[in-house]
Amino acid sequence: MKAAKLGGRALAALIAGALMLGTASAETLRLSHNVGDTTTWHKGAEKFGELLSEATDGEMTVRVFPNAQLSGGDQMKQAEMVGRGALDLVVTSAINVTPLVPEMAIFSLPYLYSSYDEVDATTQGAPGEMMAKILLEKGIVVLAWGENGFRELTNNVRPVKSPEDMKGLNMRVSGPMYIDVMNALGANPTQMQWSETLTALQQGVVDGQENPIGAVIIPQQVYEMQKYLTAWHYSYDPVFLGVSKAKWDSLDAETQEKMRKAAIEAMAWQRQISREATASGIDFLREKGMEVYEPTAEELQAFRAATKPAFDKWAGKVGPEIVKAFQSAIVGTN
Ligand code: X2X
Repeated sequence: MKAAKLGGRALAALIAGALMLGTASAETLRLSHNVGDTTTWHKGAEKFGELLSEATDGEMTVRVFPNAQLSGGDQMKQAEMVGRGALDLVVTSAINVTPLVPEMAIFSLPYLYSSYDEVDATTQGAPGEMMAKILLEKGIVVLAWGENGFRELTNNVRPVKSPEDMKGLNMRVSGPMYIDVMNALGANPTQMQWSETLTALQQGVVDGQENPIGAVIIPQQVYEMQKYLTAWHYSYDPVFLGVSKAKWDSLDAETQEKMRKAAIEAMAWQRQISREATASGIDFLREKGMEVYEPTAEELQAFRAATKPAFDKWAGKVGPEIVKAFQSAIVGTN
């Protein structure tokens, strides 16, 4: 009897010990992104965490930090931090990585794409892999491509229907390529962190900004601060889910496989919810009181022609080999 009791205790202790060991070996990875916690970026990141935790029986969990908190509010610094292993994971958009990898500007060249099919032929095909190889050289393993989306223009001054309407507008932009695009249009661009932009719009420090409808404009309630939207589809911006190479290399092949699978599924879902929110978004924004203008094919052509100098300048920085790879994947869809 006594022996059996002791045995029971010993067993309980063993189990408790095993549980503690289990807890000790469980790992929480930190994931940084640079928009708010209502966005599809955040939802995609959370989904990744859920799937990874499920796949590893709770051995690996993910804590998501929005608004570039982990990089002191600097959205462009995140990629560099992941590259040197100071951050485990990131969801960020291509344009934010251009200070580290100028070639990443390829995706956002003005009017490179005119449909989601064209986008998918690059992000989900060989051109995406080509870019992932370049990021790997900087210490970032791209696990999957998601979507910020086609960036649309908002402002508080007037409806914009032509390049002339852009003249003199004070525009907040996120990165250097967009400065050149706005200058080509005769606007006055200022580079600013996204985390500071909503206040700047509210206070009238800038007249306008540009961002995708489903992923950012609606969830971040930009419609509360802006009157006019022009759906000019001038620049596409993908996001990707990346892990630091240092972290990746420390994982066994089986865990790597689980992580990649979780990322691919989470980003496919993130693309889908971003596109759905964009599709229903124009009606929603009109209901919220925005005046939405959808340019005609000729009007889009005028914006394309006016932004061509910025296209050419940045195509030069990206390099002909990459531009060609993207353009032939795009032509292949038509
Ligand atoms: O800052 C922006 O405009 C945003 C949220 O789209 C990016 O991160 C590029």
